[in-house]
Amino acid sequence: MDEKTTIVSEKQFRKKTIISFLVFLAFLVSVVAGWQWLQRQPKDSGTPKPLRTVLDANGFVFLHFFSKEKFTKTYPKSMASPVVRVNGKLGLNTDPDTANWKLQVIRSAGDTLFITMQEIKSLPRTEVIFDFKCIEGWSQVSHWGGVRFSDFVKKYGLHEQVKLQFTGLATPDKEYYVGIDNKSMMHPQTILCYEMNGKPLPSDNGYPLRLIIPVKYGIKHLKRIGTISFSSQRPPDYWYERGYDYYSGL
Ligand SMILES: Nc1nc2c(c(=O)[nH]1)N[C@H]1C(S)=C(S)[C@@H](COP(=O)(O)O)O[C@H]1N2
Ligand SMILES: [Mo]
Repeated sequence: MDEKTTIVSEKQFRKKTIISFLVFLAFLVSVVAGWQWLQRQPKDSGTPKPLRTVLDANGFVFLHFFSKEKFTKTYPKSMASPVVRVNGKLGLNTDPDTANWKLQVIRSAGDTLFITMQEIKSLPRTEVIFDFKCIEGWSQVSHWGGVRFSDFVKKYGLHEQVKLQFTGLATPDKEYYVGIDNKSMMHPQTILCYEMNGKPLPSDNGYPLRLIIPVKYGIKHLKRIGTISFSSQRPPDYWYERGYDYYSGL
């Protein structure tokens, strides 16, 4: 018999077994009670308030440490998927009136800029190939082209507007809408996108113009932008209202 072996009497053994079982039972009871308590809490934007508090606190910390020098990993063109998944068709039901389509940029109440695709395409063009991630659990390397939002801001003199903390984007029919912190909007990889795989965006991927914002999950990449507005308060956000994280950063 080696020296480390200890002999336990049957009585001790039974006692230990009972104690372990009681500890396990107490753990189970506390998990169930905790879960039930959570369900009884008032809701805040689709999720129990304590969970919302944790989500918001996480978002606050991540925003504080956000750096526009920190780039999302990019890939060579050859790795971009030729077939891009279509996910989420809210706000895409009506075909946009292509000939008369104009992006609306609400500088302030009653002061809206109307910008054509031709004007947008005349701005410096850039590309990003990155791993597009959806909160549903899938991801896909994809290739997008357009103009940096920060270049767009420069061109249209929206510096004062982006000093407010948030940008709100909505589809022309207002069915889908997102709110995004301006640190993320002004990140160099954030683009107003009009091309996918070097060709104009297909309708279901957001023709004629969508947001591509690699520092965020897919839910924030609004397809078919109708209006852009600015605010010091969180603009309404479709999935936030249904319980998801407002920040949704990566
Ligand atoms: N207008 C609009 N934009 C949207 C959505 C939507 O339902 N409607 N879904 C979002 C979600 S959840 C994801 S994952 C991406 C998917 O982009 P894709 O269809 O180009 O792959 O679009 C986002 N933008
Ligand atoms: Mo998504």
